[in-house]
Amino acid sequence: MSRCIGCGVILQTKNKNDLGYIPNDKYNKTNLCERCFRILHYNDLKLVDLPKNQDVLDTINQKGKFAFFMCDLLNINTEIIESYKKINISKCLIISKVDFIPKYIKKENIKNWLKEEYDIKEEIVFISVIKNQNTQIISSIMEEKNINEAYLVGYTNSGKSSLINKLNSESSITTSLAPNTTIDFIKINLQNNLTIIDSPGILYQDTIYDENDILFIKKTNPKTFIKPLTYQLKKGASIIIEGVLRIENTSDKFNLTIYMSNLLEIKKVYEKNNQLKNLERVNLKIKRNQDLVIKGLGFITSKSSASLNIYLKNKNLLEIRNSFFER
Ligand SMILES: Nc1nc2c(ncn2[C@@H]2O[C@H](COP(=O)(O)OP(=O)(O)OP(=O)(O)O)[C@@H](O)[C@H]2O)c(=O)[nH]1
Ligand SMILES: [Mg+2]
Repeated sequence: MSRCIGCGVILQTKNKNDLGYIPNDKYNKTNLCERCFRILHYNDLKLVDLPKNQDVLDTINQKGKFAFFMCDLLNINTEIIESYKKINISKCLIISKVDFIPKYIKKENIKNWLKEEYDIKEEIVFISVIKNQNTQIISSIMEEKNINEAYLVGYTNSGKSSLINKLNSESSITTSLAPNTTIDFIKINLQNNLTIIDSPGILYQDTIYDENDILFIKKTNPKTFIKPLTYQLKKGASIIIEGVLRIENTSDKFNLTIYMSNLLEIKKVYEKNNQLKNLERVNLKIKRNQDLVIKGLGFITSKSSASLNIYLKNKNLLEIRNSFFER
């Protein structure tokens, strides 16, 4: 029984439409399933069913001694932190993709904010695979704690497999901008007899986009630094983000800064424009120095207090928190 080196799935030659398919004539030549081959060579991203979130967490809780939980900087929210808290073995929180924000924002402040806002008690570390910042931290923590095997777990697209490939140049786990890339657990040896186990990504309960809309999903995942965008909305004015979210100001004036992928289309519209007003409407008040989090997209920092009407497909995608920046 061999497994795909790209996604961990058991390889099979019988059914083209099932997971792990590899054509008969390739079986003895490569350990890469057809889906991974197509992602690598054609950037052809195909969504598949993954193990259920709870099954991934259960496996880690039952078999693991230590877990690194990865969460990307743009996507820190209650749902993710709740999943983190379901891990009941020793663990550490890794905040990935720190290349998204300007260098002058102090990691120490973000760490303190995470501890207070989300009651994180364990060690918190920051990394960027793309900028090769702090990527060796996994091995350092394992050596310091005398652990020889650890799981790397987290939401889909947080960058788990990219980090493992960086740590072992012979590792060729498939990575991609689409969700669900890694399908099963994959053991990779690092230096000094350390083993790290990649995990299938945990999926959001709800997403603001259609789950099959790969183009949209790609747009939410920037490859580079995010340029924050600041707007001032007069009473009645709205911003519309990528045709899925409308934020309408119903107070005198609202100053906001958006921290989301710059690939998303953002436009300002006025009362006469009814776009998205047929969606669910949520009325909420936001104070100066609070953030409005839109799960899966990023967040908006409020520079003034305001009363807002927010139109979107599901109100569970929203949350308000104390600002990431104001400490
Ligand atoms: N900007 C930035 N992008 C990154 C970084 N690390 C990974 N990425 C990108 O994030 C996307 C997802 O990376 P993966 O390594 O496939 O993520 P994953 O957590 O293994 O995803 P699943 O296997 O679906 O759970 C890829 O397009 C990576 O290039 C980083 O440090 N900074
Ligand atoms: Mg992966």
